[in-house]
Amino acid sequence: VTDAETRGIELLTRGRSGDISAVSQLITALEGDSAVGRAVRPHVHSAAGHAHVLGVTGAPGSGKSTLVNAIMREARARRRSVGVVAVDPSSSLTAGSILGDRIRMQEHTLDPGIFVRSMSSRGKLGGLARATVDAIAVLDAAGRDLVIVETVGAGQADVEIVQIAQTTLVVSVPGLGDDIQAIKAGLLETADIHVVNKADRPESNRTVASLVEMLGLRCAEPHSWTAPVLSTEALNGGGIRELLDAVDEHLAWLKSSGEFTRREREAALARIQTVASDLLLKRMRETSFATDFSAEVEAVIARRLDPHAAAVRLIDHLAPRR
Ligand SMILES: Nc1nc2c(ncn2[C@@H]2O[C@H](COP(=O)(O)OP(=O)(O)OP(=O)(O)O)[C@@H](O)[C@H]2O)c(=O)[nH]1
Ligand SMILES: [Mg+2]
Repeated sequence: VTDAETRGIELLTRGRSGDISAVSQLITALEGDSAVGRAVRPHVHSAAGHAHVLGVTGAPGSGKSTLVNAIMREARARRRSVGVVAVDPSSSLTAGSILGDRIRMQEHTLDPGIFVRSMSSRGKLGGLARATVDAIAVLDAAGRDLVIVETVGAGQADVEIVQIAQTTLVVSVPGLGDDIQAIKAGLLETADIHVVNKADRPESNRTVASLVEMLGLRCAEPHSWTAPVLSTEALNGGGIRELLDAVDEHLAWLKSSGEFTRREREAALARIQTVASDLLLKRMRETSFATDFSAEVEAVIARRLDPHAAAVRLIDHLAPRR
């Protein structure tokens, strides 16, 4: 056992007993792929697997953070510990609105049953999903009952988060027929629960009705889950109790239907593939083309070898076939 591993295990033990600073340090260690992070990874994995991971996604400004805040409050009232990973929108939003998120969520920080981590997608292209998955795993391993992940409903990260979350909420707002279309159709279909937030606004009922109609067009298979369409007023907590009830019902359905195990298997496979392609990419970047591949480069220039064949050689070099 190395020093790094000892340190990692110590952080994990402290995190599991509710030490928020230890949880934070663990996430940083994994995010930075430090010696401690690498050594503790298998321990985090074996301690995790008990949390209910809830994804919250939807159009920018639909009230996701406010909703997460309200869900946190309700979950705490039900004596559940909560961890939140808020993935900051990558563009089109001012630093002010991101700061707003942090301040709103920080309302709970005096409560050790709450842990909020903001992730910035800035400058982490491609690595965002990995960092997010690591943070979720740490919160799960630290014994959080509910782990909530907020992402903006656009882009690759969301698609990956949907795979990781056991229950996905897709948030929309009233009067936005166009907005519903703006949310990627694929994302709309992955919703386990639809939330029409800002129900205090006019046209809320119409939006709920049109969503129900739209979803009804797909034929529901027997024994399958029919995603409910719920309306909430996140600002004042309206509809949040019913929402958390639906979240619980969805988990119960996942477990009773066998879907839980099926998704777990699918997620494990996707995770292995993602990490493998990250590792391959990393090895490729570390390859010194000038020295290791000068012959191939020259051959391509001299048109004795085509780039495709050279690429196959590169891949065989990075990950030799057995
Ligand atoms: N009227 C009304 N406004 C709300 C409600 N919930 C949230 N808001 C407001 O909507 C705005 C956006 O809320 P956020 O929670 O920051 O939305 P978001 O989806 O997290 O936004 P991004 O993370 O920037 O994409 C804020 O001004 C909230 O106060 C609601 O139920 N009713
Ligand atoms: Mg937000």
